[in-house]
Amino acid sequence: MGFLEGKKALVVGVANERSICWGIARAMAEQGAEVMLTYQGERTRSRVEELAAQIGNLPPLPLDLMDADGLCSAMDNVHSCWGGVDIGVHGAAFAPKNELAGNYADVATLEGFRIAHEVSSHSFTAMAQALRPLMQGRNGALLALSYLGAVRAMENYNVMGLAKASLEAGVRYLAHALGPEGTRVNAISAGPIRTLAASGISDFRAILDHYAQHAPLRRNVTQAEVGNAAAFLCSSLASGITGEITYVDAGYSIVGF
Ligand code: 0WE
Repeated sequence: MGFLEGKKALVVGVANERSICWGIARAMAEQGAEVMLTYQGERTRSRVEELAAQIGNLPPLPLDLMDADGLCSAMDNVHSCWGGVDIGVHGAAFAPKNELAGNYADVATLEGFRIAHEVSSHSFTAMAQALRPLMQGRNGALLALSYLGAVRAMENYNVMGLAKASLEAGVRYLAHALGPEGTRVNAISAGPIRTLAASGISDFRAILDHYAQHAPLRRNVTQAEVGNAAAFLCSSLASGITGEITYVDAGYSIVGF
């Protein structure tokens, strides 16, 4: 019997089979959770439908985190289907591509700042607010995905680093705000993984190689490894952990010279 038996998990951020959130959805389903995926826009609908069918019989839910009304109607949908939610996973991030290359001081704009923070940070708070009534009395868990660029200056990551720093602060503030109702809030800071988002980054291969050369484990991490850590953090095995950023990066972040 899995350690998420009887839990209901809403996973936002699956675009295709390479998505980190797909690794999370699969790991949670493996541990016995009922998993509902969401898709953003008709372009990804059929792909996410196929993936959802691999881990159960729940059709995915249309959900655009940037649309406040859409968020409410999606939660109504989840409410009528499930009655409540135990786990919410957030893996949405976006910054304009032209701000993810070059010298930060040259390329940063207010518009890029606004978009990156709205999509990559505020949407996690919005999701927590929308799920809040559905998580009452269930010792729920929320999880976000971050990156080392939140706490280190990393080449080209630029405004996404600011947005991830804001996301990580949001994890702490939400953990503080929702802890009294029994809801835990954590994040995983994952090492680089080849995903749809990463395919838009030039020289991603060089980043992967650098990590594999310098991380203590001398390799990159997989979606399944992030998924297993996510399943743990959202389970009662982690009942004493909240407001924490857990690194799943083969140890890369602890290395100095
Ligand atoms: O958080 C991320 C990816 C975030 C991301 C990626 C894109 C690509 C296409 C956000 N917005 C966009 N917008 C696009 O138009 N990662 C941790 C992966 C990543 O992204 C980087 C990295 C790494 C690693 C960007 C620059 C440098 C390194």
